[in-house]
This record gives sequence, structure tokens and C-alpha cells, in this order.
Amino acid sequence: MRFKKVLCVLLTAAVMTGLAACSGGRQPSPAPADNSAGASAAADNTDGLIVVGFSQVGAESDWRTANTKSMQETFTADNGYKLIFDDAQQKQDNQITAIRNFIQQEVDYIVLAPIGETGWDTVLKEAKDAGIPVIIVDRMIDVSDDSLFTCWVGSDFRKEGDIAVAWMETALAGKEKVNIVHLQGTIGSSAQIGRSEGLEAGVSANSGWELIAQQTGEFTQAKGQEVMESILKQNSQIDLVYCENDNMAFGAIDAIEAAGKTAGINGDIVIISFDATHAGLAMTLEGKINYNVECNPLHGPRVEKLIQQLQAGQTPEKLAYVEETAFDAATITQADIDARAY
Ligand code: GYE
Repeated sequence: MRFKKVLCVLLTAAVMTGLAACSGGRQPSPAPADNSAGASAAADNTDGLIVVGFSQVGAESDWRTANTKSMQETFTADNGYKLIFDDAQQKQDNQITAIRNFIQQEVDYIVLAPIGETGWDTVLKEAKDAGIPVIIVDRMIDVSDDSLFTCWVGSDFRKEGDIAVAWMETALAGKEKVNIVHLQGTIGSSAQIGRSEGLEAGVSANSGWELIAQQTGEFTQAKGQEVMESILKQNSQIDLVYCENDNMAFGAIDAIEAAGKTAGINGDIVIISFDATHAGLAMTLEGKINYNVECNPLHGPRVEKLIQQLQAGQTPEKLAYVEETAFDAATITQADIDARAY
């Protein structure tokens, strides 16, 4: 790694607008400082590999599993990387600890998939002071100073919500009253905030739509099912369930069927979902999920591209949104599912 560090220093010096211009750009410390720091110098034991510390949210959903796999398959020794992977088990404190450990280990890049948007200022300032670039992936962060992260790649979650609402407006057109149950993701995560805002705007704009229940299922199947079971007990007329991810949709459908009702295109209750994972699309093809908005988890190659740009002394775009689509149970085919990588 030392050779690459030296290369970085040269690049930084040669290209005035290079790494230094990129917020959080790595300013490698000289070798004696590395040694005197006494940290476990992972970067020195990696035979020229680029060391990436990745703090992952957890393993709450199929989306997350596909995302982890994408990162692990990209950041391999064969590709020139050493990946230090940390699963935060849906706890921000664990992510903060992981980032501090990455700083101690003097990784070359920190990649953070943040659980919630807030509470990152202090630890990211520590990373910045250590000269380690921080790449945010998937959800966004809300920090007072944008230079606390180098760049971000992920989805436009509000747009995803708007896409679902546009479909609902067409599919439910002419219905005088629509009783909506809203199963939210992890409260405070960008995926929850954007998808919830989309629905709430739709409810305000459509006078017949009524939000009869709104609760978090924390993006998991088990919690989605548990929450839906109790909502079903309290509400006899439910027309639509807006599930902020596939796994909560699976749980909600199980609860609906256990209560003697049916879900989907020929059922009592319309199901909206997000992610369009393989299992989610299989349920869409089966007709149990009416409409599934894609959220692409294959961020490994995207993050690698950003790292390669930084390695070359370039300044990547600060924010990069992924193109996404949506699937309707009325038109989806097996070929659509087979053509997908997750
Ligand atoms: O929709 C959900 C996961 O942040 C986009 O997190 C991600 C969301 C995804 O748990 O399934």
C-alpha cells in the first residue's frame, strides 16, 4: 500500500485540483507517523491492496443481502482490495464504533451505508481529520458540513415513492374511498423518509385516500407481519397496504392470509412494495404484490468506480443517483425476473 500512498502524494502535488480539492481527500501521513501512531496498521500488511472499511447497516432484508454480496464480490484481493466488513446489526452506535476502528486501522477508504440520516458529524470529522475519504452508499446522511463526506451513490427514494403513488392514482381512479395502511421502514432512514413523503403527498392530493394506520415494520418480514396482524385486528376495511420494502410485504401478505383475506390483483387488498428483489418479483408475478418499485442494491461496482476516480486524483460527482424502474403484476413476465442479477 505504501507505494500507492506515495503515488497519491505525487498525484496530489501534481494535480492541484486533485485529491486535495475533493472534500475529505486522503492526505497520507508520512511513514514515521504511521508507526508512532501504534494502530494496527492494516494498510501496511496488504501487499499493495487498497484497504476499504465498509460499515453495513445489517442483514434486515433481501435487498441488504444482495447489497452486501455486491460489495464483497467487488472488493476482493483479486481486484486489488482488502475489504474490512462490519455488520452494524441495525445500530448506529455499532457503525460509529466501526468507523473509529477503520480510522485506527488507517484504512484507505471508509464506505458507510448509514442506518439513519443524522448523528454523523462527530465521527466523520474524525475521519476527515485522519485524512480518510468517506464514501456514503445507499441511504443519505444529513450533516452540517458537506465536506465531511467525499461523495454519495444511491437511490432517489422520494422519486420511488412518487412512482408508486402515480401507479396508485391510475389503478384506484374512480374509487370514492381508499383505506390505506402504511408499513414504514426504519424511521429516520432515507429510504423511509423518501418513500413516506411520497405517500403522504399522495394522500394529501387525493381526497378519497385515507391513511388508517401508519407504523414501522423496520424493513423486516417478522416485524412487518407482526404489525400487520395487529392492524388487521383493529380495522375491518383495508383496501391497500403500502409496504416500504419487499420483506415487510411478505410479512403483511402472510398476516392478511392468516386473517382469512386475500392480497394482490385478484384479492381483497392491493399491495404496493419497494425493492423488486428476486423474491419480491416472484410474488409480483404470482399476483400477490400489485406493484413493485425497483431499488437497485448492486452498489459494489459503483463504489469501486468512485474509488478508482479518487485513486487517479479525480473529483467524482458529489451525488450520483441510480436509474430505476418499476414492475406491475399485470404485465411482468418470468423473463423480466430472469434478466435480473438480484
Ligand atoms: O429498501 C430495504 C433495506 O436502504 C434502500 O434498506 C435500502 C433499504 C431497502 O432494508 O429493503
